Amino acid sequence: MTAAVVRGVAPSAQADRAAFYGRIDAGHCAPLWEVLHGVVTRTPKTPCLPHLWSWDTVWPWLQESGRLITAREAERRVIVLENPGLRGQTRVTHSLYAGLQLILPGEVAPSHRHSQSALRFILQGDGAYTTVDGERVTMHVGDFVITPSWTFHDHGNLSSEPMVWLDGLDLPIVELLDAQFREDGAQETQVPHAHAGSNLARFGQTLKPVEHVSRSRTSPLFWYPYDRTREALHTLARAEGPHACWGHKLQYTNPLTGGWAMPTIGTFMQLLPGGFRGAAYRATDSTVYAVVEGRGRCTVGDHEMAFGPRDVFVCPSWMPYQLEADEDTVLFSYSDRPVQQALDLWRESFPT
Ligand code: GTQ
Repeated sequence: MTAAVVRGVAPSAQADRAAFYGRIDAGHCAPLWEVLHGVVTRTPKTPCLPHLWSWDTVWPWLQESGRLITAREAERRVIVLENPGLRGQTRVTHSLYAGLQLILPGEVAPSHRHSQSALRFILQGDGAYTTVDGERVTMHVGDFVITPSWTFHDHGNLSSEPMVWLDGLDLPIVELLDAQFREDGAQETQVPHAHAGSNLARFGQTLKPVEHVSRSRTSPLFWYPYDRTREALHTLARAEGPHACWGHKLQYTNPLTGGWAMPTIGTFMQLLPGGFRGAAYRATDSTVYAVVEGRGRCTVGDHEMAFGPRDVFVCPSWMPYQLEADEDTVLFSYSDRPVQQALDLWRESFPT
């Protein structure tokens, strides 16, 4: 290791330092003072870059992947959205993963489970299902579906249309902690329980079965249908004005606790009224957005991202960004905010 040339330090002292660094390097030690300000930075130094993946670009690639490999063969036929600042690392932000999963009519993605938690946000198609520990739900555009950590899940498409959803996983967080496990299911497709389809009735009505005892931090409600979320946002928009930065924004909750729906991933849905010109905002949670309806722009510094339906874009940690909508726009988003808040690390600011 060579020492940095430090002004005002005699060459002999520099040589002594370099020799010292060399000796301790051989013993797997290093001097903090050479790297201190690179590791304890004044503000977040994220490798994550703002970026937009347009549906018009990725949809032909998804279709092509559908001709090249089956869902069964691939286990999960997914095109990973790799942040341009994090290529080769299978991640969309420093802490989270994003992929676009395609299931063609008649296909099955076989049952497995893993310690990583997953969310599905449906972008295209109607009527494919996912079965989570024996409970099957049929998915529609705009629905948010949770696959909790260590639950068996398989997906299938009994409809006549291809289905595409956005997968969000906490893969990099679990990797950071070296806590990853996976296991294949005993059967390729789980046989749904008799009570399949009743999840919303049991947990989605501000009620719960009296005998229910929670065994997990993840919401027992795992299907949040879009028609309800959309209705809530539009009712809010009639009742009150939009927030200057984010319009009308709701976060998905665990109905039993009022806390986050997932322990590691925060999920949100917001409505920007047509003509909305948002003020600048930043927070420490790098955020992945998926466009449900509408058109507009997200500007991060001098990087402008024009968005339309089914586009996915990323706003990195602590970089101020502004949202604008040309028409009524609905955005789904997810980030690592629950993790940061649990560790007292999360910050936001409203730069002027
Ligand atoms: O559907 O189980 O995009 O295990 C990545 C890993 C989807 C899934 C992904 C997975 C899955």
